[in-house]
Amino acid sequence: MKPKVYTCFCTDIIHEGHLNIIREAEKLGELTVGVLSDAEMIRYNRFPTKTTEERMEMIRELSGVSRVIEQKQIMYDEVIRSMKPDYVVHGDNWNDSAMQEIRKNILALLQEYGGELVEIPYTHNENVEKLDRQMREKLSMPEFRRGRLHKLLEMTPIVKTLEVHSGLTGLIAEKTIVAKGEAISQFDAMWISSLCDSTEKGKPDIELVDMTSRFRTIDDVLEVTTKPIIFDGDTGGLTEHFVYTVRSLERMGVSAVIIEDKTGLKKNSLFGTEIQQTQDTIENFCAKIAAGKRAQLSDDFMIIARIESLILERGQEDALERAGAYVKAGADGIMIHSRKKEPDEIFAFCDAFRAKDKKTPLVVVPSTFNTVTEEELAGHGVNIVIYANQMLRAAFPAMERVAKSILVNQRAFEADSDLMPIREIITLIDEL
Ligand code: SPV
Ligand code: MG
Repeated sequence: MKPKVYTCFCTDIIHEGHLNIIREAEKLGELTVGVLSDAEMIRYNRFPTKTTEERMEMIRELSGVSRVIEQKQIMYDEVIRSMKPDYVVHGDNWNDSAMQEIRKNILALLQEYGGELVEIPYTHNENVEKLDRQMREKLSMPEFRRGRLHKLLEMTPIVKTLEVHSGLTGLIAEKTIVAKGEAISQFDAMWISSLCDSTEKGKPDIELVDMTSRFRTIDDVLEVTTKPIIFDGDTGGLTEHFVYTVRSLERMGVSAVIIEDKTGLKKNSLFGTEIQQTQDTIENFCAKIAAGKRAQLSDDFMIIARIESLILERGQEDALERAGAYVKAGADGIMIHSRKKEPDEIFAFCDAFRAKDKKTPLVVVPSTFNTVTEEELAGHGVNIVIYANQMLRAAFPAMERVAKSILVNQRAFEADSDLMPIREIITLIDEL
């Protein structure tokens, strides 16, 4: 009997590099190719533009492949334990820490029965590198990017969203990946916060930074990332203006806008009732949502309605009444906000909302009730969690500490251990 050989592909396209792996793997015995499942492709930073079945078909057509299976998990436990391949074949491009974890996982599993890992030198040539880049960057195109949020909502238990306010923070949301035991984790989407976009410019969060400037921030992020964007649209402004904002956002490839049901001079919700804030009437806000939905051209753009009733201490009943009305008016999702330290009122709202509405996506921003876990939120029917301001709040004290250190010491040496080495900063950005 021929030795059993296994390799796993997480790709939408086949290039020379993949064919080389198949050629080498086939020489070792009978080759089974695993195709990584859609859900795991997403977590693994390769958002599929083809379905699992289409990708399996693409591999079946290649000569040298005896069998194609779906690999359900990024880690190889299930597949290696059930198949016990004599050889697992992989390219030698274990680039990041997550890949290193996968390599360790494969080696440990093979060691259990004496299987072998065969590492094939990665094919470096202009064509392969161009195709790899195209596959990645195709995802940054508006048509692909815009619909990703919808797909993620179908595929992942909770869409993890990180605040970004610049190209650099966009890169952090795009590239940060951690391996923890058998799981690999990364952010699914990005949030362009009015609070952070304003603060970054040294301005208050009162709809002072105009849309042209906000769009400039979006553009900076779009330029260097592929993940979907949820835009904080504040109150949406006048309905007559909001319809133009919707068109612009969907043209740029933004996936969703969240608008909040306040009027007049909007101030940040975390002020709560310390300052005068006016909630819109249900009727007016519904009209704004409906106008936005009518203006929208693409099928996949989402208008999410944010309810401020708990922030303004108007109670659960008001929040639930508004949620029902906003969904009826066409809202594609509901964001419920709270500034309590504990998540109880959020859980109560989500449970009551879910009892009536099983499918409209729910969005939560746990800035003050930050002990709540993603699992708990998902357990109460939440679909999107937004970490709305942590990147900016991390940057400010770090920069201020260094500025103070330079003043105190009258030189930069003492601050150096807190700084990213120059060598790393110049290689942080990929060149085309
Ligand atoms: C923002 O990030 O700008 C938000 C969320 O609107 S909050 O600041 O919590 O109101
Ligand atoms: Mg805001």
